[in-house]
Amino acid sequence: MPDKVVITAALAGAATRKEQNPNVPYTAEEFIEEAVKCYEKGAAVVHIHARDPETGMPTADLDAIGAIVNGIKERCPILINLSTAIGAGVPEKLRIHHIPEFKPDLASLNSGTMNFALADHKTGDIWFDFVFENKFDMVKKFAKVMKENKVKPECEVYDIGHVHNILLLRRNAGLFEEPMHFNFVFGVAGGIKFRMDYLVAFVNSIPADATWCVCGVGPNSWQANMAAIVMGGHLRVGLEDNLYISGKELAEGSWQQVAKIADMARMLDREPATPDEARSILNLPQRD
Ligand code: KMH
Ligand code: ZN
Repeated sequence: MPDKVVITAALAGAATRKEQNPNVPYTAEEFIEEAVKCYEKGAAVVHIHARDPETGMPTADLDAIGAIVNGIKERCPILINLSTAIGAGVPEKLRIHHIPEFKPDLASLNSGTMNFALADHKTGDIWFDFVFENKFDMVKKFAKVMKENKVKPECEVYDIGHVHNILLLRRNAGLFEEPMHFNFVFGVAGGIKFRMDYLVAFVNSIPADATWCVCGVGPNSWQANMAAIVMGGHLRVGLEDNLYISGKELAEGSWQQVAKIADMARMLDREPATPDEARSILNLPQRD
């Protein structure tokens, strides 16, 4: 079991809003401040969906993404992971055009078409009914662009079937660099919720040399991350998926969740990895 733990901070995502937690970043300055604080608290990677600073809506605009990426790089050495989901309904071309442009250290690679809803988990009401399209052809195209640009795909899997989608595509010789990296996502309405046996099934279904991390929506976040600390995985927290620090108390920022999970990892003798250590643990190519 690796002693160091790679912590990713997912600052904004596509769905969470300032109306829910005023600390969700919209402007480049807000993203940069959050990223620096997350780095100081122990995060080695920052996962980014840019927002339109006026409306707060997710955007694929290269200037908006560039202002965030370049601003973060000027302030701290945290590794950059750019989302290729961006936001609901963003066309395929715009989901990948920023990857060759910015050549981040990692990028998310979503592994299957699925329901991706916003739902009331108590009543079963569906507030936002959305099909997140990730056909094999699209996943393959995105993986090729990542490979050409030496960007490590973080395979986002929301169900065991998604692992098998990736393992099927992996049969295309040379599509992926080995060892691979997976993010097990729990609690999306349309994917699986956190359960210890599901996490064990995920871990048992990926190649033996692959690295993995977890993230979870709402309360799934703490449960999944705690279990990953125990099982030797890596961690992801942030206002993208969870607005709270504890119970119904809003987090002061993604950095506060990073600090909490870093302390939880230290309790089990797992020290947060630096960005350099994370580069080696996740088998990322060196950057200039
Ligand atoms: N917010 C996560 C549940 C991506 O950016 O590609 C999904 C996610 C996907 O992070
Ligand atoms: Zn994301």
